[in-house]
Amino acid sequence: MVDNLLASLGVERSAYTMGSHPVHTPIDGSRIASVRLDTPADVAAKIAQARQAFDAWRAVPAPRRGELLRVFGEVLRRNKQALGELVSWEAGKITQEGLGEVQEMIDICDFAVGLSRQLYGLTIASERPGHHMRETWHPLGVVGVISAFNFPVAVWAWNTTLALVAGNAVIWKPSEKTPLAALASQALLQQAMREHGDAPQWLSQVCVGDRAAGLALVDDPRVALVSATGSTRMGREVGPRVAARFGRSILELGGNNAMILAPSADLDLAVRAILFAAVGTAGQRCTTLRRLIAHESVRDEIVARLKSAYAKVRIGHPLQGNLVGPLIDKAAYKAMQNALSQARQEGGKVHGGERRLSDEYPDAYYVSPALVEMPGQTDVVRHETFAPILYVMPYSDFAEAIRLNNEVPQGLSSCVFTTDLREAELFQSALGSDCGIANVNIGTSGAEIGGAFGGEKETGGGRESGSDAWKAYMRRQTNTVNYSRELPLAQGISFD
Ligand code: UN1
Repeated sequence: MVDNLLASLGVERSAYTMGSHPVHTPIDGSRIASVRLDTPADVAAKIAQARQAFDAWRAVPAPRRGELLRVFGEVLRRNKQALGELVSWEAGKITQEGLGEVQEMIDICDFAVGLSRQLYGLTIASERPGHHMRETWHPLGVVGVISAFNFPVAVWAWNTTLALVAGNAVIWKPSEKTPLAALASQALLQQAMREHGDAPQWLSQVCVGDRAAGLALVDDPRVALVSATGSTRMGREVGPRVAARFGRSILELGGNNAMILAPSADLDLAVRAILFAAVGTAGQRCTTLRRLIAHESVRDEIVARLKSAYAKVRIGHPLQGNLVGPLIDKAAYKAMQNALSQARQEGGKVHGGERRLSDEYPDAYYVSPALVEMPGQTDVVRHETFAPILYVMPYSDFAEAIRLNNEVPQGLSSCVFTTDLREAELFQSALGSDCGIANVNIGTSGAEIGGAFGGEKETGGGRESGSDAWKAYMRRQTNTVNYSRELPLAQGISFD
């Protein structure tokens, strides 16, 4: 099955049969491939090749670079079904979410094509006669992309499409849990490169490797920018190491996303939004809804409605029409059970959360999503557990709800469900949510590519994807030109 998909996506057979590193599907735990791991020396060699590709690519006009992403978008459209299915096999996402992830890649390709004609700089009024000033944007060099298992292809595409339009070369280190989707995406991009004709060899490369290979990318001064998505623990290591060599980084780390449910909220809408945000992708999005801060007047009703909605959620094989697939692995299951027992110790009342389908799939980890009524924002609630656990906490006044929203170390996504204009505006004001994303009457997950994506505090502060996130992949140059016959100095200085 997976072999057929990989072959149809253009991945060479030896790339997934010859290596020493086993790849397992979370669907039933079976081994689906073996891939080769790159050593730090392999990574260094790839960086040298990427540097050569950069030298050629930066000379190609940006709109022509954009053409590569137009072609890539077409290739992705033709292969959407197969790549989406591969994502399901490797990451355990349900059919709709696997396809949705590829759609996100297609959308960012379209965005990148438009952007290729809009890498605008400013013109600035000079204080000196006969002078003009302007700002130009130049490519950075080699960009390293480190991605996580849960968005095994889209996050790479956000980074790579912008990096390529900006004139950079890219090296991608995917999660060791999802190397196949990376090899397939790379094969599709190579197909687009051949069709395009002007893309140098080595413009985009994949390094499948362990921590040492990742650090080889992080520590190499030839890698101008490292864009890393993953845990806060990973970011704590990557950020300082890149900074120590004065490299740049974009960090997109843990989230602990909340919804404030106000008394005036449309509860029908809220139940649907909570369900998608809390149990979708089996709770394994960085934008997953993890905290529900419900006004005391609606708390009991929402808990009752969620309990009955949770009971109806179909859990099982992600490619067979279910809504919730498996957790990525046993470690994820254990972390979930540990969090639930800690929640009980801290006064929580747990509904659901137990293992499912273990007879059918003894080596896979399916769970019922858990709903946990908490007396307040205890330790476990302040911690991100990458599993479908939704903590529900009461509030009595709106200022308290905002305080609870902000009183966690992470700052990725947040939302309020209210029909009160004043609450909605306050939530999105400087006095409101401290997160990178703050929505009204929309859940915390499923952000569109057109906006800048990322968050504050332990989420790392980076922004990827839409808006002007492209600027992080370029260097800014200030240019002053003297077209007069004098040499006036700035600040009125005379130096005769
Ligand atoms: C992630 O989980 O790392 O907003 C990214 C969302 C998706 C991206 C999530 N567009 O849920």
